[in-house]
Amino acid sequence: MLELSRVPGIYASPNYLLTVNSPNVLGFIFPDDEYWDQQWPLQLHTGKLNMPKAWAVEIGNENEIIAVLDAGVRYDHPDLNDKVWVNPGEDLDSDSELYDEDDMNEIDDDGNGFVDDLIGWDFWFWYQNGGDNTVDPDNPYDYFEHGTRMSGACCAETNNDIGIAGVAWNPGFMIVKVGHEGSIDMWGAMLGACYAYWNGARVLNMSFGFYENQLFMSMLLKWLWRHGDMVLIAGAGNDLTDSPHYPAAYDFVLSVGGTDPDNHLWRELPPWHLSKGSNWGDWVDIAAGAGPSNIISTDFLWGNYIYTNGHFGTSYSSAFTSGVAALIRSQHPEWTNQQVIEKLLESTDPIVFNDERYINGGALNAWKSLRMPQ
Ligand SMILES: [Ca+2]
Ligand SMILES: [Ca+2]
Ligand SMILES: [Ca+2]
Ligand SMILES: [Ca+2]
Repeated sequence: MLELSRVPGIYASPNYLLTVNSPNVLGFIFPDDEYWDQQWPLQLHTGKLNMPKAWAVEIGNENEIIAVLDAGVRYDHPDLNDKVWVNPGEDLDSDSELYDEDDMNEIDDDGNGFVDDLIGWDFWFWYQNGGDNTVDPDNPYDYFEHGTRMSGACCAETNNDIGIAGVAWNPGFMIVKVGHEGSIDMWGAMLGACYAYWNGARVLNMSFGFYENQLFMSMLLKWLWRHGDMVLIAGAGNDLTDSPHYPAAYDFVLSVGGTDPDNHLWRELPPWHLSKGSNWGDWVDIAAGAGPSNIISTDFLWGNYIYTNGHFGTSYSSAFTSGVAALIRSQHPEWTNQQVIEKLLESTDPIVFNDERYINGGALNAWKSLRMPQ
């Protein structure tokens, strides 16, 4: 019933000057990652990201960094470890090694206020307990590996034979731990957003939210939007409601809803269809793949490095969109955050609304956002 990975073969080959040095067949780049065929939201199709055509135009700059505000990341996952942002000011021997004992000198070498923040920081209730820089999820057997999944969705290492492809082929991700076991620490998230800004990330992915308008969070994100040139992206939520979900619903945050493989708004299959599906309404700006077909991503279930394929939701839609935003920022480093958002909003395919739900925009098509002007 669901078309997952068929390449229609009806696309003309674009005449772009190719800016990448990668396997490229007539304007398409198909990565060699093992589970690529299962990554339905990224495939060539109306309403999907069309990454093989997008990558033929732009695979991005490795200095363009997506800050993943989430519940920590298994940074040593074999499909993530080469994409982790390493703080050059704390990497004293410049070897980019993650959690390098040689760099743990208990000195804030770059003077950014964080001691030995070699690969990010743990803000989970940092203001109460002093925190630390252990950015991995605390319990290795915790089944809730949300941050690891989101990091893979936007930034898994692409075209390395193993696992999955990340939308942001070259851009890396900054680990900003602000949650644990399915909960987000709002104050930690605010501090983490500042950390991302101070350390050079220009895309902020927030695959979380709440139904109460949080004044301080709103003011902080608005400052980062107006004065920090940050592209702010958040998931619209998974509760089939049009109640505004924050931070997505703030005007200065791109609110990303979810689509299904047939380009409708995502709704879960029975028995969950009455409670789980993409949030909707005027405050939802754009959408990308969310379910109900499973989305495969990096994971660390039961202490093993694996690739999970049993999850769904607008968290993924947000992470995919952040990946595309990083490619746009790579292609147009001079553009403001406003210009990047405008490009995303205009680069969509119409969604087929088949129930009462609707959103403001369409389904993101990465190729439309990266192709050269006609
Ligand atoms: Ca080092
Ligand atoms: Ca530091
Ligand atoms: Ca240090
Ligand atoms: Ca891979």
